[in-house]
Amino acid sequence: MQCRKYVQCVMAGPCVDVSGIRGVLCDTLTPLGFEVYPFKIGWYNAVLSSSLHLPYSDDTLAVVVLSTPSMFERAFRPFLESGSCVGVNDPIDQCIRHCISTCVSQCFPGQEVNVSYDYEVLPNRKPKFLAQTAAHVAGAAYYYQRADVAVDPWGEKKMFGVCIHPKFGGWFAIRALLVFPGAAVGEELQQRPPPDCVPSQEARVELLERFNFRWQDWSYRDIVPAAERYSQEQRTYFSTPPGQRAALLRQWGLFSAEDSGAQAKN
Ligand code: B12
Repeated sequence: MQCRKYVQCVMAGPCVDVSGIRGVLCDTLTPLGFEVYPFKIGWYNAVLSSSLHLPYSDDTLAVVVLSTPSMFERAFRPFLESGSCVGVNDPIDQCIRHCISTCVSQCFPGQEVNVSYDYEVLPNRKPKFLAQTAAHVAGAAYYYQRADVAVDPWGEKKMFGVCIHPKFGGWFAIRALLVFPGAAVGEELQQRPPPDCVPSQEARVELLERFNFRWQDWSYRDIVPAAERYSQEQRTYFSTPPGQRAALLRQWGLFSAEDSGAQAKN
């Protein structure tokens, strides 16, 4: 992994340089199929009740990291081919943790960066961060919720919301949150709304119905035309139940018997 070190001081509030931080993260993570969007903690906390707030001051710099369709070929395959995937944990989660932690330790040596992943939970079982809210407030992907539909046809039914990316539609995932405690951001970073790529009421109803009732058929991901979609191999991988994915990777010659030894025992 190539990394241009971020040498400027990010800890002392007044000298934080958001575009510099964004630049080094992009240099490292874009070639691996990720996107990064900086935001202020205050934007996130402003839409949530206090029990869900992230415990930092409003001006603290945070960055949300998305995986795009090419992450599978650019990061995941090479990660498996290098034999770095071992043990019981989910291979995609291991790969993403590897990419992001390597990037952070190489680009920001000795600096405090708190990283949380989408699948991590707090002791009270709540997610460490609400990935969709973070993606929306950062301007990365509009979070369509039932409140975005004026005439709600679903009665008592619980309807989950879904983010849609202007370039990738639903063919992406929200993977991690980076917080730079002590890095206070000023006027340099202005909040921009995410592109509203599903503006009509009919399409929003259709989107939420596809996401909630038919998410396995992938059709919610195509609610807008996408510039890139998951490859056939990637779809096969994600359509396979998690417990059978190691066997699939072994079949593809990407995972050795020793790598998955611990997994076989669990
Ligand atoms: C728990 C979870 C589930 C649970 C419950 C779903 C849920 N949304 O609660 C289950 C197991 C059912 C599930 C299933 C799936 N999930 Co899921 N899931 C999560 C997870 C880990 C946490 C979600 C959560 O608990 N949210 C808590 C609730 C309370 O939050 P909320 O509904 O958004 O409510 C908040 C907002 O409304 C906010 N708010 C209030 N006002 C306003 C105003 C604005 C403007 C904003 C922005 C916010 C806001 O306040 C509320 C809280 O008080 C997230 C990852 C993460 N860390 O966030 C993935 C995530 C939501 N899942 C995801 C996906 C893709 C799926 C599946 C399709 C399976 C899959 N992985 O392929 C299915 C489909 C859902 C379905 N039809 O059943 C993706 C969604 C991507 C996207 N494009 O939006 C996520 C983000 C994971 C990821 N890595 O990308 N999931």
